[in-house]
Amino acid sequence: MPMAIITRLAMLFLMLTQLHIFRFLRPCFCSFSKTSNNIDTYNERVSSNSILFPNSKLQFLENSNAANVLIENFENAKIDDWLIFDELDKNLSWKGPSDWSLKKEGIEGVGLYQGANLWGDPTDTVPIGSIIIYSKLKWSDFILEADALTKDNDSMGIVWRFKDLTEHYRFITLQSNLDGGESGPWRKLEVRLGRGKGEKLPFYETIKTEKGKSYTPGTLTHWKLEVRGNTFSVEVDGKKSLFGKDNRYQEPGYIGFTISSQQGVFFDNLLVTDLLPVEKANLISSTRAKLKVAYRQEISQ
Ligand SMILES: [Ca+2]
Ligand SMILES: [Ca+2]
Repeated sequence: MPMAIITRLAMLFLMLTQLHIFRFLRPCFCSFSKTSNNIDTYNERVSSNSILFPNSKLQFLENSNAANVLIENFENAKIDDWLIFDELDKNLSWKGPSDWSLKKEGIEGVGLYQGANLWGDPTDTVPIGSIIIYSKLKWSDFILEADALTKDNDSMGIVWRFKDLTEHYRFITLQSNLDGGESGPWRKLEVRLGRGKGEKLPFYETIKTEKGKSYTPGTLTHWKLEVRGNTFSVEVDGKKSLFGKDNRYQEPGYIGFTISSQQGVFFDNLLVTDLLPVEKANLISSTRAKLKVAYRQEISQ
């Protein structure tokens, strides 16, 4: 074999080796704080190819599949990273403000807590109240897992592709009754109806309902929401619950939690895994890149 070819092959081999090394040295952010079983599983998955930054206040990982994973157990969280959207007073029967804070003695160490009983609408037909979103990143397609624990028996859930109060999706589950609407227990996938329609009854259009099931007050419940394109699926405590489709909002948006008349509720052990298919990554790469840069700058401060 001519020497030039051998040299080129050797260089190619060296480049591939370096690329492999670089892949395994790709920086990521996580901490050693107390974690749930789910988070331990993720830490095990990523620990072999991660550089650990134990002093970071949030956990943001890149795993071996090049997906991004946000882990938030709230032990070192800042409430200022979360933005609160209370429904307008005119749409509420029991007025706000909401009472979101970081609090101990909920699920596991510190959790995201809501302590007010605000609810609407005044006819008690559709449960609305308050939404809190994580303000540092937007997601399009993802798997979100979280634990919830409440003393109350009203409504709580997850929001995604959140732009504002009038444009987002939600998974919401109700244990008790509504005077004017469909009484619980139920779980629903819903879409907010946008500017104008989304500002008044019925506020949301229901995509799918699972009747007869919700959650048990005082007992931890685990949610898993998978969002892929226009399909949304929910598992509750490891069992399939809802599956629905909607094309209305396709842009990346914020994720968060929603409550109505849910006083004394904790959310904890939030885990969001990015599921962007490779072919779609370019469509929103600029948005994501900006957000990731902003996020990392904040991390490094
Ligand atoms: Ca916690
Ligand atoms: Ca209540």
